[in-house]
Amino acid sequence: MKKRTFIKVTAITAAGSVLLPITSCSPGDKSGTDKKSTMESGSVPVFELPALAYGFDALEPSIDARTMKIHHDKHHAGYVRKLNAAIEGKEKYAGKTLEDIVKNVKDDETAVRNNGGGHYNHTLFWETMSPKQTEPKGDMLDKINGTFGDMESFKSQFKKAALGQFGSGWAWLCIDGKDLIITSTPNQDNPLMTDVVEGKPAYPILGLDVWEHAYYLKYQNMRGNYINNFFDVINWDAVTERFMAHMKG
Ligand code: MN3
Repeated sequence: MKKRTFIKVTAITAAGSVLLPITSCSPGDKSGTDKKSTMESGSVPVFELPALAYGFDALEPSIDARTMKIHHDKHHAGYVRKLNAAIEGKEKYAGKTLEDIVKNVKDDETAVRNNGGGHYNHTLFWETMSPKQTEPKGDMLDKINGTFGDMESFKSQFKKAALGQFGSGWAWLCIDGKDLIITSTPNQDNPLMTDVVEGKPAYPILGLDVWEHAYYLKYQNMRGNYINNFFDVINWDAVTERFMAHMKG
């Protein structure tokens, strides 16, 4: 079971990397996009904080500028820095992408689990939000309707998962085999973490950060309002891109 799942997930690594462009670069590779040379050189990757594709205030009023700035420049930057420190000089990470590292992390590799998850999850989070109004269409919409009934039911199930995550963590829309599932994980865990996720791993296409640092300045204890307003800034084009790439793989 685990082997089959591993092979399945491996097959989409290339597609996943395209959607997470700033995940791996060797020390001499300033572009951060030349995966092949990183792989060939076999050096341990040095990850960089990806720039946002929009301004800190672009997601207002759903998410305020101050929260975005602290979240990206301090929290996410911290995960990147600590991930680099945790893997530095360790041959087992040579030539690995962020997705490889997250997928293969063991449950007792605390620093790589927390900070590798933190880097992956936040990169996905920024990429799957947009100030532009988008809606799921085509195969993505059909899949949501076929799985959850309609968009409102999807939202209510996703909200339930996000509200139900006790303490810090993430709510996810994932692909499990060919099916869509909603799940949540604690801390910076991620549905890709084969050795960590109970049952089996899944491929995340949308994630919502429900750590208090993601919403407390604006929403205080009202996580439900934060979740409701998150639905207005989902980048369904990016979610659909991840969905299509994975289903093809
Ligand atoms: Mn966060």
